Amino acid sequence: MTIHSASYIISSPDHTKSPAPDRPEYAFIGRSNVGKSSLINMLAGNDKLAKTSGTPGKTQLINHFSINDEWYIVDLPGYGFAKVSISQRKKWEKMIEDYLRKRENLVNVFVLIDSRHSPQKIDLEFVNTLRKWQVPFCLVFTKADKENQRTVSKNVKDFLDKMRTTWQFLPQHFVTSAVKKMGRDKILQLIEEMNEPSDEE
Ligand SMILES: Nc1nc2c(ncn2[C@@H]2O[C@H](COP(=O)(O)OP(=O)(O)OP(=O)(O)O)[C@@H](O)[C@H]2O)c(=O)[nH]1
Ligand SMILES: [Mg+2]
Repeated sequence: MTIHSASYIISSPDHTKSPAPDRPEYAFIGRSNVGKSSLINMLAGNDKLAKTSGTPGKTQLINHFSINDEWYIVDLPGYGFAKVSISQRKKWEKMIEDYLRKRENLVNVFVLIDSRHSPQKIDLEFVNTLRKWQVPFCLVFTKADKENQRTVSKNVKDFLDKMRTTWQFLPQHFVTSAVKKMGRDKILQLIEEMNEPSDEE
């Protein structure tokens, strides 16, 4: 897919204040600092679209970006960010849960996992929660440029193996680097396919 245009639309404190659900929407979520905003910028081909930061907790609202005036990308706040009050965290969790369960035009969620680490409990718990809520998702392993390929492959395999112990089918997964633009074509291709389901189905 060619990206002709990418623009910021709005940041909303809850899904009811998000733009009208009149086109396919794809949300990006994962631990704080995993690289959500960087991946979105890489996909959109615009480094200034979503705000990135070395400080975890940068993204705090539901951020909508319009791509090609045809579909939405949504940048969500990270989970597992320790340095906020419990009440603030509860508020975010509720906002994310409501968004994921109620947003009617949400086609697919991309769950980002840091490829530098062995499987983390918080990520495994999150994908199990998505299953419970019946929210469709793919896995995106990020920052693949930061470690050698063997370590990345092992971490990806270990994560999938962990899932395999309780899941019958594994979700599709991608290995990416925002710095090297790795994984871009494959993710955009999947989105293109999901935007236009074939007539035969
Ligand atoms: N080397 C490398 N660094 C990356 C990559 N993706 C993100 N980063 C860096 O990781 C840090 C966090 O990136 P963000 O994109 O802001 O992460 P986020 O998940 O949006 O963070 P929050 O909004 O705070 O939850 C930044 O310093 C990025 O430059 C990548 O693929 N490779
Ligand atoms: Mg962010």
